[in-house]
Amino acid sequence: MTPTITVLERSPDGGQGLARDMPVRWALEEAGQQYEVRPVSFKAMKEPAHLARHPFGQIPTYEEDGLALFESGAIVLHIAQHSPGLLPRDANAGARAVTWMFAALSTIEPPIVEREMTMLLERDKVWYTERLPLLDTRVNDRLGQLSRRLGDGEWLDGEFSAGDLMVVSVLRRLTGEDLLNQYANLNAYVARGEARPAFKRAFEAQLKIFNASPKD
Ligand code: GTB
Repeated sequence: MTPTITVLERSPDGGQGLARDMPVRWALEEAGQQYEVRPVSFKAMKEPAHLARHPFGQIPTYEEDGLALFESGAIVLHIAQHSPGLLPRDANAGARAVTWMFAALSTIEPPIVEREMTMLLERDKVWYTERLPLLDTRVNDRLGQLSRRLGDGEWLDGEFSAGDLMVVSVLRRLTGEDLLNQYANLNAYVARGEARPAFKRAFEAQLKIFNASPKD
């Protein structure tokens, strides 16, 4: 059965492919898997039909053959476990790829999101100018550690894997920012991810939905 995923009807990123359906689309494209897309508005996400799919009223979700999943990481892992090319066959290498997926979502992304949210929602607060450098430092520390680990490698641990897919997806949130630009190897790593044909197909598909959605 062809899986159906939910995506934002109109992502606030203006079509940059930064919403969390993007890693799911990318994984499906890497897997060569056909999929259907159900765009949902922010309002519809909080209505019972969608809450039945996602307890927190968010995207993405994934439905297939009586299986309903939410959380982008869990969905990408499910896709990776059921198709070749996203998890190495060797059990230990596969476990390391899953480790990078967790690292992307629970170690690399949190300081990036905290900084983003502060810049978006706390600019008018008295503590803003003092807080921002602290948040920059936290992101910078993490990027420095990641940059050292990647070194001059093409991917983080041998062949491209779902771990790279999630790490690249997270780093894309910093595209064009000095914080990322100072690490030439990380910038090149993101560019390698974005150059993959599967990424390009996923990106074009999300952009098509964005362009077709009603403007506010
Ligand atoms: N942990 C969940 C996952 O990984 O699946 C988080 C899902 C999530 O935050 N989804 C967002 C959502 O549904 C859409 S991606 N929000 C509605 C809500 O919580 O009420 C949001 C998004 C848009 C744009 C950027 N960006 O520009 O960087 C990043 C994330």
